[in-house]
Amino acid sequence: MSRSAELFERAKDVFPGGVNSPVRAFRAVGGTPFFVARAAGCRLTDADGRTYVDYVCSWGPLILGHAPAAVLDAVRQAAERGWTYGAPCEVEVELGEAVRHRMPALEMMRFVNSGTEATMAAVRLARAATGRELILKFEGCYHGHADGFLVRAGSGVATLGLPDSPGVPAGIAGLTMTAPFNDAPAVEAVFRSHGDRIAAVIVEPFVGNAGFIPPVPEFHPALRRLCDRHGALLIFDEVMTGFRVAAGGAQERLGIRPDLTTLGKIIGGGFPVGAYGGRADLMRQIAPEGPVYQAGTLSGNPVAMAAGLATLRETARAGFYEALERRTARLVAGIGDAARRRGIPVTLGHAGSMWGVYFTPGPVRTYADAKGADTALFARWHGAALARGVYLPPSAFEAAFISNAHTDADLDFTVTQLDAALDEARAR
Ligand code: KE4
Repeated sequence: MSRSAELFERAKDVFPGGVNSPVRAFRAVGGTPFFVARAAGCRLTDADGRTYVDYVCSWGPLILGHAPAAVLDAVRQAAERGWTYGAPCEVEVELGEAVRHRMPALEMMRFVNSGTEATMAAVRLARAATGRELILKFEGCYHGHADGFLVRAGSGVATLGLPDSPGVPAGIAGLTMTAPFNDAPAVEAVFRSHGDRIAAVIVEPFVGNAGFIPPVPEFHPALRRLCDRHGALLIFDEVMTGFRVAAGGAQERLGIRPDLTTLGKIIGGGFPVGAYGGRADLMRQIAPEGPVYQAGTLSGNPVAMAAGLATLRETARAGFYEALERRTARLVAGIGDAARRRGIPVTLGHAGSMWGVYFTPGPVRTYADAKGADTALFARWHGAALARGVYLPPSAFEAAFISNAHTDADLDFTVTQLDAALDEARAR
């Protein structure tokens, strides 16, 4: 039995499914998850000494790859000054100012410890600020595991949500409506039926939790227009896209100014950090300045702040995003060529260094389109790729990433291995 398999048996005795987050259990692709012993640059090394070129990048935070020197130095220096104060410190302010410099729509913000906390707080603020209760989200978009987000679409577009997990009260799920992503007419219909009760629309500007689904050009302008017309707030959930799809995130790439934005992942550089922020008139309603309560023991943690600040500074270098997008385009094109040479229907997409592959003719504009892809072929491809030293996200419904630690040689190696893995996947 491999060391990873041994560890997995022990882990299953102490954690549900043997993991601390469900997707890591490989249930969507089959097989046993490897246990990581160490990581550096673009590679992971498992407990049995096998190495993999990593395209999960810890689900988004690691835009600089694993253990980059600049972040490691910043973390070491911060830790030597003590690693949690429960009191304000300078590096919090420095990171807040750095975030705002890149995303001016965050006139004010609050640091928390995860994306889930950020979206929970942003929705609470939107409800307080508008005096309304309903939230509109989109099918296939994930905003963390707070009760109000674990809902599935009701029968019709304008119906209220149904619980999508045991333990979520119908009364809470019923305050969330869902509509298809990229479907502006459907959103218009929801606003026609409930417009004066909608506190906020929350959206992943580029969907990364259903694979990779980019917005059609008219979608986000329509959301902005409908929110303005009906007095609802627009929340861009940029936990994944923030500082990933552009230097200023999706809001810069799309030219949309949301009322509130949620962040996570990259702003912590791999340490637990989330944030929510936006219009100052809204954020000033947050305690202690205002009445809307939100708090956190480790919020603004000095080591995590130092990691996030070092990460943002590295990504601010000239040409960083352009080079990363060029390399992502090259990788995606190589995968597309491999599939098309075999006559395998494929739909590929990327924005910045976030990318995705669906085995379907496409186009993929909605979650329903994505669900039509050949997930069994993806699962076989994933296993064959892993055996060849390439680690893709263990689900067809997750976006993949590259980091600036992925060199052209790593990408060439990857395309060669993924090409061979397609033969094996198709044959089985
Ligand atoms: P966290 O609570 O996991 O830090 O963030 C929740 C969240 C909020 N919004 C968006 C757009 C997100 O992508 C996420 C978390 N992303 C998943 C990846 N699909 C985290 C991976 C996992 O759950 O293990």
